Amino acid sequence: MKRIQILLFCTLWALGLQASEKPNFLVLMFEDTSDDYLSAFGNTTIKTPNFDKLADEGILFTNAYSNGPQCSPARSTFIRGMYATTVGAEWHRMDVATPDDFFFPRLLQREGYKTYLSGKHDFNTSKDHWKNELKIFDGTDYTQCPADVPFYGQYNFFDTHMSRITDTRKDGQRDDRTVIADDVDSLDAYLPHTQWVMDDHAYHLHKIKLFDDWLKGQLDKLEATGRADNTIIFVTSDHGGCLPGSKGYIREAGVEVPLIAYFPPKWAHLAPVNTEGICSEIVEFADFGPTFFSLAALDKPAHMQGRAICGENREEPKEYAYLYKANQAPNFIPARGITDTQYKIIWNYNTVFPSGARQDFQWKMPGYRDWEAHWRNGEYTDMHSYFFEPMQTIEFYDLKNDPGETVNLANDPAYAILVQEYKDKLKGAVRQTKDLGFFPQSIRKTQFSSKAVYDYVTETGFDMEAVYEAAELASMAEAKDAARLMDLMNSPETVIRYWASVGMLRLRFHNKIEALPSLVNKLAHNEDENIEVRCINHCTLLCDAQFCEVVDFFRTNMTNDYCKGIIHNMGDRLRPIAAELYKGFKKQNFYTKSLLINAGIVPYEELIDHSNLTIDSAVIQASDTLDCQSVNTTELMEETTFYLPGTFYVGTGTFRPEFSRMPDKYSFQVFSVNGQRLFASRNPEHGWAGDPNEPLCIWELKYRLPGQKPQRTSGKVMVFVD
Ligand SMILES: [Ca+2]
Repeated sequence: MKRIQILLFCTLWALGLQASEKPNFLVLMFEDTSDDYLSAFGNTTIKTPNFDKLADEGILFTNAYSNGPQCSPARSTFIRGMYATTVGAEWHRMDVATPDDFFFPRLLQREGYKTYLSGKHDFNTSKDHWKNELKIFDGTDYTQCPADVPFYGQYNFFDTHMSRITDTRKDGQRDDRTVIADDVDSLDAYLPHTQWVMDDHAYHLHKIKLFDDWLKGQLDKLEATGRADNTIIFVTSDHGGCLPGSKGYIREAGVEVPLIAYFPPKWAHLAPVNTEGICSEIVEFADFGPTFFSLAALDKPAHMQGRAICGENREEPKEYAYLYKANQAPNFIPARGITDTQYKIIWNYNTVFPSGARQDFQWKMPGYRDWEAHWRNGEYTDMHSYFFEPMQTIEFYDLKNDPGETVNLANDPAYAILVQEYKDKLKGAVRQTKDLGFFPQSIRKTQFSSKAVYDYVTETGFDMEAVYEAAELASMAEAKDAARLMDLMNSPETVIRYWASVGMLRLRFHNKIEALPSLVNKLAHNEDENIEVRCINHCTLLCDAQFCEVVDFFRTNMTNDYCKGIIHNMGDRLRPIAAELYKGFKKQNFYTKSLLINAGIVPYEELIDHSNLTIDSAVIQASDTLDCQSVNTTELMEETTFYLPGTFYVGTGTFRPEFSRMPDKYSFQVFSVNGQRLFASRNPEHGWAGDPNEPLCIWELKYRLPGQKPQRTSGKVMVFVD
């Protein structure tokens, strides 16, 4: 294996270079690809010979992290040398105004560099950022750079992006490829081996081979233009991916990226030391900015939080990488994590919604829908099930022994001390980096007049500690914390009221409190209150069966992104109101359809072609189970038999809201449709006995006629209750 001969190159350096000379930098970035999908990192399904060759000749980084798991959070981090959370830019995708001085290409220009970018940028920088971000650069083609001027060039390969996998199983779109599902040797352990998960993976691997061809073209071009001798090359993916639960999530598959650095002989002395071609130090996307400055023998700009991984001003490795996620499309489900490659902790701050919050882009991917369909069919009870269930506040993984992050050790007594230690470290990282990601989107956009949240917080000395404490309390609130949450719901600061409301929703959603504080109604109905605070409190009212108020509110506010994201995440609690809501929406979209599915009114199969939003209106009209004038659910519960009138699919159904007010002891005995008995099973060993301590434990009821597939029928559904 050919390796850099550092000693020889150091000699060359001593013989002839001028101190004023600067290296060129070329960053070749592709999309949405985890490190272990390249053969240099051990993948055995495909070969990526061009990537591997460059890795052999350069340095292979085995612990590189993109910090954020989607394009714009990761690229925001990259371009500023700062954690995107520090400037509130970790929301994918949201314009965030920050000083121009934060973008390292601008600063390199001041040091005599010309800068070039071709392809995607997606830096979350400013209003109209798709246009304005190009202004950071001098052009798109480094070959236009004068030979005696150093350049920074950034080139993007797009074809490994998730959008190439979404909805491409139809019309032969996957016919032309070099990898098929049968070729796939292995899959991350957290994923089920369903047909379409495997096929998506195979198709992505096919695209990675195309990237490898593109890489060769880029290297040939550099050589042909005579600039290879003076150019340091970095090759990486903008974040991990691209299977369900990776892109958008801070598990290793979402944030660990392939990274190689190649140093031509002239600059080999700047490579990381003592590496034998492999560097296992933790590298973050925030490190790129400082690293370019170090390689150009320049001082690190003061705002940068990363460390120079090599070069004249190389800094010592960090103890851990900081990881963050904010949203899945409109779903605000923030999480933070740190990893030191031995252990990893993830802290989820909203524990009501599922980790796999359904969203309109990623759910175009066949693998996502396939996984969820199998789960809804009751096929999983283990690590393949947790993704669709409400999140655990803390996740803790032993990465050395469980690289697939399949066993959450957070509640294992044997790990209690270690978990506490990592919790403390993570709390420290949130504070030390002044993380602004705890502001919901509308507060970031509107609360601080015309100021960016970063400027406002910096200039006013905003009490972020109070925000962190409120979010942490909300994430793990128990009944004993209700009084404290109520105090915080009275806070003059909107962001504190938001997190206190999230905590109260957690208490009510998980049945940790019986009575609902009147403050919930107050915050829900105050029209001057922030929309996200009102949304959260209406979700709490939904848990309290205040259906008509909730319908009114969401019908009026469904055009708001946050409302759109939050309401469908209420799952089967939507059952009493979903049809009524749907009928009242002025515009139907993925999320209005999604809530009907979660409510059990239309079967999950409806999602498969979600471009077709036409749902049989007769079904919806007849599904009116909510009459805000006359239905009294309490009265219903006192009957031993009650009726859910209307027309139903015999498919996936959920009945939790109605049952939440039932007596403690009950069991579901028989379901009938038009007089025919149906048999239901999700978890046969548990039968249908209700657990009085967890009366809301039933998530999915799949009705089938014996010996038949789920089918559509009409008539009254009767539920008999002991
Ligand atoms: Ca990407």
